[in-house]
Amino acid sequence: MPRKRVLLTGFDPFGGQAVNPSWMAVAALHGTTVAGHEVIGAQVPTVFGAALQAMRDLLRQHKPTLVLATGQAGGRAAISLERVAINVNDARIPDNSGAQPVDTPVVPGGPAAYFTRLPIKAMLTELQLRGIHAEVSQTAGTFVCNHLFYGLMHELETDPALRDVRAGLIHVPWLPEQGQPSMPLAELVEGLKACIECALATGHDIVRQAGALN
Ligand code: PCA
Repeated sequence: MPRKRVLLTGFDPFGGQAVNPSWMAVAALHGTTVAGHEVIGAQVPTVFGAALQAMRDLLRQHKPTLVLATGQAGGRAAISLERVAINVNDARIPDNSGAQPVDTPVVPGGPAAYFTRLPIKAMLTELQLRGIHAEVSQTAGTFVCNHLFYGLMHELETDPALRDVRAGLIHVPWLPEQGQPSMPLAELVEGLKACIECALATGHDIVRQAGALN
């Protein structure tokens, strides 16, 4: 039996920052085993299009049962469990290739939005029990993180081989050396590990239940 895998992605630094805490936390978990699953950590570029192509390749290469895409959200004080991905690219700053799409679709003709497949309310409770600042977020923005999130969910919806894969996006705060508000790297790593454990242990995806959205 091949080992079951969890795919974790983080982004490279962007917007003039020297580091990206999402990648640092993912790198710390790469190669570890969590709840019997091998954790594959991969860096994706903060580039429209290329980030999504990297994700498509990673999905086919590793065949994960769970995917947590992570990204930095400067200005947020908590681990943000993103509820929804929208079909819009609207960049406030250029990406790492210099591209700055404004009001373009991630997937032309795709639905307006996809909900996460992660059990975000269960994950929120788990993080709070451990004393880690966490929140459910209603917007992943319109930059490369939302782009990757929407494209990932679209891939899962449209490829029958990926029908049962659980996936979503989590935003993380800056590290203390980047500014405030921030979260220490050790707390980020513990938080992402707790998210993996919770997603693997929670059978019921509460977000997809009509009437159970709050
Ligand atoms: N955060 C950006 C893109 C890369 C990252 O780490 C975002 O929130 O869109």
